Amino acid sequence: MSDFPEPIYDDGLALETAKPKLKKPPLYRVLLLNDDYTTMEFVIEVLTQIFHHSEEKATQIMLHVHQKGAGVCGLYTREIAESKVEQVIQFAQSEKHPLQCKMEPDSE
Ligand code: TYC
Repeated sequence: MSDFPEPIYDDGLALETAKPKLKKPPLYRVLLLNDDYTTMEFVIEVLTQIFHHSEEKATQIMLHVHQKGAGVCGLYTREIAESKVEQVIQFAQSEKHPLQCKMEPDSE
């Protein structure tokens, strides 16, 4: 280590503070679609087990889907949204419910 401070060579360039390089990933909405056959109880089960909503919130979302035709279960990055859609469809098929689930970009 030197006993003298480093000399400062000013070449006239202004230095900018580095900007954070990480961009936020695009988000996707996962939606449930209404139908006439899936039971309300099953939809609430999907919303609590797969989307981790409380019973109260799950009931609210289910009723919204039932009345309006579709509703958002959550916002996720692409891979997580794809996995949620797959889990819902698998679970519904295994219980013989025609429940449909899809995803769409959040910006639309
Ligand atoms: N409409 C269904 C019924 O009356 C309930 C239901 C709600 C089904 C939401 C699907 O995504 C759904 N049994």
